[in-house]
Amino acid sequence: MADLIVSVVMGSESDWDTLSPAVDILQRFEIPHEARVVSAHRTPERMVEYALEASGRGIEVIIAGAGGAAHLPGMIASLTQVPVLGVPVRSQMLAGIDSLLSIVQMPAGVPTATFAIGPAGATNAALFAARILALHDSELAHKLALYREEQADKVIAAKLPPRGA
Ligand code: RP5
Repeated sequence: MADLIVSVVMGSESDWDTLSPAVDILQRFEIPHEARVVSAHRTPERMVEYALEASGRGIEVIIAGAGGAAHLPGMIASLTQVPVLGVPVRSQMLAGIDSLLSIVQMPAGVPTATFAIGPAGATNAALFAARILALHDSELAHKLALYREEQADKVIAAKLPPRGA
C-alpha cells in the first residue's frame, strides 16, 4: 500500500475524542493514514491548501469531522475530487443535530457523505473508507469479511443474565 491513503481531518482538537475511533479502525486494518486539525473558519487558508493538495499527496478518501456550523466537510468536498465522508460531532448546545443537518444538507452538485453523529459515525466512516479501498485490494476485502464475521459471532455468543440477577 502507498504511504498515505486516508486522511482524517477535524475542525478542532476538541473533536479528537469523536474522530479517534476512525483512526483505531484504520490502524486495525493497516490502512496508511494521517490525522490533522484544520478549521474551516479559524484557518480557512490552511483548509484550502489542505484540500487542493490532498489528491497529489496520494489521499484517496477523506474523513472530515466537525461540529456546530460544521462546514469543513462540505468546503473540502468543494475543493477536491477526493470522496469526503463527513462525521457530525456532537455539539454542546444542540447535541450534534446542527452538525448533522449542516453536513447532510449539501446542495446538489458537491457530494459529501454523512455518517451518524459521534464516535459511531467515525467508526462507520472508517469502515466505509475501507470498503471503498477494498474494491481494488483483495487482502483488505478479506480482512473486512473476517471483521464482519467477528461482529456476527459476538451477537451469536451473547448471553443475557438471568432475570432478577
Ligand atoms: C467546530 O467547532 C469544531 O469542529 C468543533 O466541533 C466545534 C467547537 O470547536 P472548539 O470551540 O472546541 O475549538 O469548528
